[in-house]
Amino acid sequence: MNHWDAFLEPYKQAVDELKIKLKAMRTQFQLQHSHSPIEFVTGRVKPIASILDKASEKMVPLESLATEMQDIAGMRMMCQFVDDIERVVELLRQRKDFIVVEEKDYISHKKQSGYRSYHVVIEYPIQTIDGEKRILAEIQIRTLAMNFWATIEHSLNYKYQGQFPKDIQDRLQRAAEAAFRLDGEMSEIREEIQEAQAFFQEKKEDQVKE
Ligand code: 0O2
Repeated sequence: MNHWDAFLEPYKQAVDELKIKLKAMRTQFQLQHSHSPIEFVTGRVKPIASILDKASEKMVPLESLATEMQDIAGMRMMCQFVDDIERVVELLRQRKDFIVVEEKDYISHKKQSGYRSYHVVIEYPIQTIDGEKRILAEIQIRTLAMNFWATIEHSLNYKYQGQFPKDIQDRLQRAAEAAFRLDGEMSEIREEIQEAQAFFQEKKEDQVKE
């Protein structure tokens, strides 16, 4: 096992465990027949190349990665509506299996890029053969529209290495505002949407019973 495998193993374990736990929250809402504020959950361990790039960009010594880089283990929770985000954050704050150590509200205070998302940094204990190990993980909570924008911007960022041509930059800013307006519109008709979703869910369940 090389050094990186050994270093990343606890993060892999944390991501695997957190995926199960956060996805279970969605299932629990579904079983209660109530609107799930969680649409879907993803998780990943940051690739080594990205860790090295970020460490050099932020001048983080490699010995300090575990304490200075909070998103080596990264989770994303996608929500249908903006109001769902606060509900999910509150559920995370109440959990007994990790501690929330930091919150970053890039929804009320969007980044200059146009990025919107709510970040919760947690200290998560994993059990190993050498005892408990506490690692940092970042949970990004965002709407589907915010996620769409961030995913596209991230790919373009990779292509242009952050040096966007002016027209692309302008379009990304406009797209970020369009996503923001879309979230606003969807919130306005939230009740209507949820009624329709509950109706279709019931219909699906009836079909399974038949
Ligand atoms: P990847 O590939 O997703 O892992 P800061 O110094 O506060 O600006 P810091 O300390 O890295 O940045 O923390 P922050 O702000 O919580 O951002 C960490 C992650 O948030 C990023 O990880 C992205 O996933 C996401 N993010 C932040 N800003 C943007 C943005 O402008 N556009 C997009 N698409 N995502 C963003 P990485 O390591 O950058 O990337």
